[in-house]
Formats: sequence, C-alpha cells, structure tokens
Amino acid sequence: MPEDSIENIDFDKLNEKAISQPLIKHIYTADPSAHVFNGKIYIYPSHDIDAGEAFDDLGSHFAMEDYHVLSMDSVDGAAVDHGIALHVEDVPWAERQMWAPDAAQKKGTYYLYFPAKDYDGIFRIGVAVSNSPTGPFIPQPYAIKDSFSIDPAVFEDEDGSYYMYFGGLWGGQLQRWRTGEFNASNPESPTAHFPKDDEPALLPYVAKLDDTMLEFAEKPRPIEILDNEGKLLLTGDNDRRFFEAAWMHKHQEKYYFSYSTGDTHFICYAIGDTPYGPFVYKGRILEPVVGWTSHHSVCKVDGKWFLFYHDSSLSKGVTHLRCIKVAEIEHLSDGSIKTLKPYND
Ligand code: FUB
Repeated sequence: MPEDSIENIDFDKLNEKAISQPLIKHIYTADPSAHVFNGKIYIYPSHDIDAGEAFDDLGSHFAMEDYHVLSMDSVDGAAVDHGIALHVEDVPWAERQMWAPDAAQKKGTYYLYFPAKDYDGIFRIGVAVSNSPTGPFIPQPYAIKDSFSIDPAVFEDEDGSYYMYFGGLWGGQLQRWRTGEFNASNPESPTAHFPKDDEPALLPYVAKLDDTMLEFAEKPRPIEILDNEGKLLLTGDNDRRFFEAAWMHKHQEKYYFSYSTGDTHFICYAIGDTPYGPFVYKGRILEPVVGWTSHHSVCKVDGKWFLFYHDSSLSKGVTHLRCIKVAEIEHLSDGSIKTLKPYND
C-alpha cells in the first residue's frame, strides 16, 4: 500500500477488519517462509528492527541484523520464537541487511538461505547449516558462487531436486546484473539500468542446487513470465511484472511461481509445467497490505493451503516494522487461486 495513504488509516478499525492477526508481537517480523518439517510448521522470517537508517528507495532502512526461527504445532496455535538462529556478525562475507530468508531440509540437515550485502555493498546469497530446524545455523565462509540479488526461495520437487528462485528490483539490485556483471554506476538510483517500459520486464532467476545444498549445480537462468498470448510481460506492466519475493509451490502437477509486484503491492502468481517455466501469468493471490512491501510464502499444512504474509499493522504503518500473519487460500477447480483481501470491507 502506498505510504501516503497510511496516514489516514484508523488502525483499531483496520485490525477489526483484518482477516488475520500477527502471529507474534514481541518482535517485528516479515517475509515469512513457511515449511512443514517432520509434521511441524517452521517459519523463517526477516527480523525487522529500527536501526535508525534514513528511508530511501534502495531500502536502506531495512537494516536487519539477524534471524529468528518460529515454530507452530498448527496454523491456529501459538507461534514460538526460538531466538537468534544466525547473526550477521557471525557471517564472514556479510556486512549488513539480512533480508528475506528461506530454509530447506535434506536428510536431517537444515539449510538457511539468506541474502545480505557483502563488504562491497553487493547483495549475495549465503547458506548456513544446522542439525536442527531452529538453528543455531553455522554459516559457510563464502556466499554461494554465482549468487546475486535477494529473496532466495528454495523449492523441493517430488523427485528430490532442490531449486532456488531469487531476485529483487530497486534495492535488491537485480537491474544491475543485466549484462551478467554487477553495474556499479548510478548507485543512488533504484531504476538506473531498467529496460524501457515497452521492453520485456526484468526477470527473476532460478538455479538447481547441487547435492551438497551449499552451491548451485548450474548457472542461474532467468524465469520467463508470459501473458496469455505467450509474450513476456513488459517493464511498464507494473501491476503484473515481477519485482521481488519469489516463491514456488506445486499443486496438481503444476508449478506455481508467485511473487510481489513491489511498487504496485500485489502478490501475483503464474503457472508452468516445469520448475524452470515458462510461467503464464494467472492473477493475484493477495491484494495490497498496509505497508509498502508485500512478501509471502505458500505452504500446505494438513492438506490445506495457507498463505503466510506480512503487513505493517503492528507498528501502525511503519513500513520496515512488519508483522507476519497466516490465512488459508483456495485453489479453484480450474487451477486458479481465489484472491485474498487482507482486510474485510
Ligand atoms: O525485508 C526486506 C525486503 O523487503 C525483502 O527482501 C523484500 O522482499 C521486501 O519484503
């Protein structure tokens, strides 16, 4: 939701109309990546803090320093905070901005994937390892080779392959990688290096993970998001094109790639036949929430699908102090997802 409309919100009324309430209130959390491991729900969110950084369009005010893992026995139950699972000071290659993470489990080992800026100010994606889903996680000494940008989401396919989806515009720096090299010019502009409005939009990336889960098995490849006529969505198609917050889930043999449109604040989805796409845009999962960002995960719990998402209601609209929530979503018989409105009329 645009920041200028937040001033007019009556938050008591908004909370009454909200379709769900914050899962925890003692810390600010965002970007919830939810998984069921061994029959229990684990949520890997960002841990929002106010570090006193000035607001800008590069997201400098999102100056998070650590991760906490939450668990729940059921979506209706209490969320338990398991404390600090990883701190930026313990990651040799990372300097700042621990943004949206995700996690995966393989053969009893748990992997926390996270973006952070390195000492050159470039977002990379790292991995940290634990024998517990709640950590503490021990980081690898280096970021994943060939990783860049933000918002890793790791999807385990039914054949036991794992794929990482990632990328984010503006402060997420995806636009700086158009040539395959990091473009350091115009560092203050979030939209320098953007294609023109009538050119294809910047695309998110996917890479299969290798057997160790610590590196890519291949060079990341762009993911195509097409309209109904098979054409790539355009840069100026702000209500539908990718911005950040990649996620993948599989329903009835189809691959659902979902993402945020960023400055237009929608969570959208596109459907494909393989983990690499192409994906055809199908619609919105979530209408705008209070706060500038929208970021989610889709997780099946006891046979039902749930959307884990966030808004800024707990902080009364402070865009970098968010709270995570959960609501059920419905796949209709034609494969489409019924759009959720986060607040009732
Ligand atoms: O939490 C920091 C950033 O805000 C995330 O990486 C984006 O997806 C947005 O939610």
